[in-house]
Amino acid sequence: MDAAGFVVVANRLPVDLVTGPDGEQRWQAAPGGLVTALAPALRGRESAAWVGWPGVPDAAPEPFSDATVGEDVVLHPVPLDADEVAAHYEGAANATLWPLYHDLIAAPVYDRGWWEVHRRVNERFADATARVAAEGATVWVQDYQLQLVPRLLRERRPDLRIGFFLHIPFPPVELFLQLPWRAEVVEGLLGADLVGFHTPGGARNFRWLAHRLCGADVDGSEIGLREAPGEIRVGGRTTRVGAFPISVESATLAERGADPATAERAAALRGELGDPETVLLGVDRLDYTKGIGVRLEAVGELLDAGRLDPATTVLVQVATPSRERVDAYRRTRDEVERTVGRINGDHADLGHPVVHYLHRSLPPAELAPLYLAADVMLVTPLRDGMNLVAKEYVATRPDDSGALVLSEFTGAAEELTTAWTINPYDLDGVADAITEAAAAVRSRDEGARERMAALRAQVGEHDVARWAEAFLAALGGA
Ligand code: ADQ
Repeated sequence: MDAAGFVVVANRLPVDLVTGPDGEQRWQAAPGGLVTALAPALRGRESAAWVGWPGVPDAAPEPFSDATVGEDVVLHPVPLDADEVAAHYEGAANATLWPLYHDLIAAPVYDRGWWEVHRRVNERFADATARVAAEGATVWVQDYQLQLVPRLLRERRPDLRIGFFLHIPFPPVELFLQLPWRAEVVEGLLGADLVGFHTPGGARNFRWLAHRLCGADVDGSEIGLREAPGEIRVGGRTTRVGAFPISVESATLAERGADPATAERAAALRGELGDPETVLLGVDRLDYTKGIGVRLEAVGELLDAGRLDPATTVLVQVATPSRERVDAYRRTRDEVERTVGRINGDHADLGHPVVHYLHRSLPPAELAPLYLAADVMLVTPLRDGMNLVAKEYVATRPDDSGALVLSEFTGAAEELTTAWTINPYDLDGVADAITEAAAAVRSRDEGARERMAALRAQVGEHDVARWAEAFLAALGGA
């Protein structure tokens, strides 16, 4: 097999190994937006590879290819055994780093045993990548599970051009300093030629920490949204740092939204929901960072106070099962389902629930009509790196109707400035925004249409291909 000139390194492969009811194993597209985000960067490459875990313990298949990212991309599985999945993935990644990087919404667990395994797994990824990459190749490492890889890889292969992108927020420095392995993480990232974050704030936090923890020389200029990356110099090397807000496949979503079949299905959906005056919608991975409880509480209070009419209002909440073996996720699911039950118990009529709750993932073709059917999209995370759902809603809508209620603690809020912005910790503010947005859509308010038009222009212009291009161009110039 030829060495690859362009290598993506991610915790997961773009496909998961799944076992069917017949016991037969097959590859299935992995959940999440990473494939969509990276597909444009992989397309048309002469020799590309993707290094990642196949999603199940103990699987060690040979390199292969799959239509999900194109047959030209060689997929290199990195095997993890069940203990490593528990300590590295469920532990260090999702019970230590994830809550630490999301403002301690859940308490991070600092477990030395997990971290040792986490380090070993990062080394395995670096080894696998070092074997696959051609001389002078470009390597793009993804996300918080693999922050140690850039440095480990540089030690093994100083000839490579290494980029790193963090898909989740990079936390305020006061919080980051809790991490017992804080210097190791910052040094790990500094092994890259370019480190990208969604927002300038994340980049700023990182530069401050590089100075404080590694004695790096950082240039003093502030970095604005999409401005030229700043530089960090330490140990005779330079790492560039910048903000690269990710996005969605705007044109594809717009096409789907404009398809008459989508509109027909959306109308049918509204019918099935009982032809309510107002449809509110939430679509998320079931994660405590997403603030699903916030919007349920707000809608519950509005119904209690008679400010929303249960006869004419419906909330659809679709929640993808996620990380169900991690304690905090089980508790979040219990809380969400209790609140849904309480609201329907108090306000629903027989055969007419106020909250329609689906605990499952929907294919894109079913999400599009839901986005069209929704008068008001509720995106209320307590903290979120970007939030692609907000952008998908905006990109899919075929006209300037509809409204987006958006938490100011998402990366998306920095770009989608004409949304109904809310502080998810201020329940009164969330409730007010929901009623105002719903009323504005009902009355076809001109101001609301202008707000949506501005959102659509923003997302239409800044799509995901542009994100990948901007990052790779900056990496090429590094
Ligand atoms: P996530 O936390 O997974 O991503 P998000 O950005 O909203 O969050 O992306 C979720 C994706 O999954 C979207 O494409 C959405 O359509 C899809 N999805 C969610 N619920 C679904 C459902 N019930 N059925 C079908 N599809 C569903 C992480 C970070 C984010 C960052 C992205 C990309 O946490 O902040 O925006 O990476 O960098």
